[in-house]
Amino acid sequence: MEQKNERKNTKWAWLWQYMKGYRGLYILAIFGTICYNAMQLIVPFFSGKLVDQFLSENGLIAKEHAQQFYTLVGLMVGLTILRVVIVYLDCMAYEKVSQTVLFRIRNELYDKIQRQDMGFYHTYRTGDLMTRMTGDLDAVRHSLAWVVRAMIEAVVLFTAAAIYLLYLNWQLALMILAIAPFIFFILNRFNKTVAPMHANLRDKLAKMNSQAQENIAGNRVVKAFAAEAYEIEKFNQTNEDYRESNQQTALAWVRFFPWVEGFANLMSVTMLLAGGLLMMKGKLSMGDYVAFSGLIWALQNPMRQMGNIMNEYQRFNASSKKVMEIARVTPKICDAPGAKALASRLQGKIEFQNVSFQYEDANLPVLHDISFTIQPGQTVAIMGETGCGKTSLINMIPRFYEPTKGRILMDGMDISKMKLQDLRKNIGFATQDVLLYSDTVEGNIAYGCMHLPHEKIEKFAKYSAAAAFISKMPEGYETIIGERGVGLSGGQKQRISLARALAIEPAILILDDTTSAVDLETEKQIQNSLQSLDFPCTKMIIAQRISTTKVADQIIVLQDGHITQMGTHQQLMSLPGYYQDLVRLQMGDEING
Ligand code: DGT
Ligand code: MG
Repeated sequence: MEQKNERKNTKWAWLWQYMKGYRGLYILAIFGTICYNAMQLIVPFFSGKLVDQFLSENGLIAKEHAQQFYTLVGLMVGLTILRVVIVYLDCMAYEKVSQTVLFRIRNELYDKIQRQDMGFYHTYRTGDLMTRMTGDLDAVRHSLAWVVRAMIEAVVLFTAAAIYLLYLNWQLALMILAIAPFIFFILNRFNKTVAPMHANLRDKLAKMNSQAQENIAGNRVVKAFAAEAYEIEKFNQTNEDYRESNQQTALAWVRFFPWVEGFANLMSVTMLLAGGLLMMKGKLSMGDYVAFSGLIWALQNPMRQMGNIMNEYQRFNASSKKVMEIARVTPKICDAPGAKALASRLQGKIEFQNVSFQYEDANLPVLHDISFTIQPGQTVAIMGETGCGKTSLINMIPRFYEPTKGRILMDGMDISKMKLQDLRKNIGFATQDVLLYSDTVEGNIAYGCMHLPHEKIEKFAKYSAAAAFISKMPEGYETIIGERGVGLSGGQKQRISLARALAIEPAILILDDTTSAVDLETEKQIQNSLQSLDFPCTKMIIAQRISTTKVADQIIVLQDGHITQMGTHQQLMSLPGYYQDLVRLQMGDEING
């Protein structure tokens, strides 16, 4: 129970921290809500007074009271106007605070998501993250702007009316209020029923968004397999499922509503009956009776309203959990305490010392006891069958993943002790799955180095053998290449991604199968330019073609996560094993094909 309370508190405490600078305004807004709701009782209060004090037996106002009567009416009008002004300012204040909080949390979430490790992206689907950034956050904002206000409104109105009625006539007030606990009981049951429904609804929405997002992003696969009808049907089902849950949640209130309404009306009946009896006995004045009948709604409406408030509150509950989860995750891979900033560019020496690696969600290691050294400026080729662990190995160099055993040194320094930003700024990386942004060719190449002059962009495009096809594009370097590089061939995308990696003039260049989709002639061109770069650079190249590995200073053969061969082309050629077999196979291909 204690733990439950603690969790409840942390949710509001968490929101409170984003209100910095606006907390005073929020408290003022809450105070405003209390005020204008208490003021709702003004009209019935004055009506009671009018009846009792000024109306004579025959229902007319005595002349000597005329002045007082006008003052009272004037006061009523004045206070009503004041109330409207307070409501207006109050709404503005809630909006201001809640929008600011929304803005701040959204920025922080985006920041958090950007800085997460690779593992994080395996855990959360894009559609789910998008739901957290949009729908869930809006539910949080809505709770600050509306749910809190409505809840205070209901509580204040109910309490103020109860106190005032007790003051007017405690017997009658108690008889009416005796019905309230039944309504509270029903409301509590409703709250408990609807809580899991909202959690479920929220998950279904995230599922639907994820499905839509994945399908739109993967539309080419859908088209290739003519799977549109299948996908539409699948989405229809998810959508139907969501609609069903939504409907059930909305209808939950319908089951409870008649009871709440019934008891609320019982309050009116009690008032009529008991009030009449008390009046007959002379224990209730006509004015008080008018005040009671004018105020009974102030007891009933808050309770009717509670269903809506609870629904919204539970929506907030489900959503805030999801938002807080992201706001609170911290990347596992980050700067070690006391991480050293690099004084200068790295030389580019890379050492793997008995490195083993296993994915967190996997049962077996993918890399075993990997050790090798690469001298600055060397070119190293990594080869091996598909799935042998090449990508996993190079992913550890920019610390996308950390070794489970052993360590990696760069220029003799353990990379886990370097500042992450410094380390990554020294590495040019062209990943196996090329992702280009919806931007110009130039913008894509200059991604890691935003203010690169145009001549340099052209130079790197030449290095990566991309200049020729870029100049043939309708607007050259200004051509927008669509989302995910639609409109470019696989080899063209690879070459732009290579230019992007080169553009930061990295000390270490890592290419993961970057020339797999380009023709042999172009590959040769790229190799030549990589050998004559005008900045010092250590190159690690994953490649399957002998034409690439032939010129490497060192070839590392990976098999099943182990290094089985290491040496130059000449050395490995003379040894029986994977490399020799591969050379034979490829030479054979060349001769035969
Ligand atoms: P490739 O690109 O097809 O030539 O293959 P490699 O050599 O780049 O293989 P790699 O490193 O992507 O995968 C090695 C093994 O690790 C393979 O069995 C698949 C598995 N693996 C890859 N990525 C992940 C991951 O994110 N999580 C888990 N659990 N396993 C992964
Ligand atoms: Mg790979």
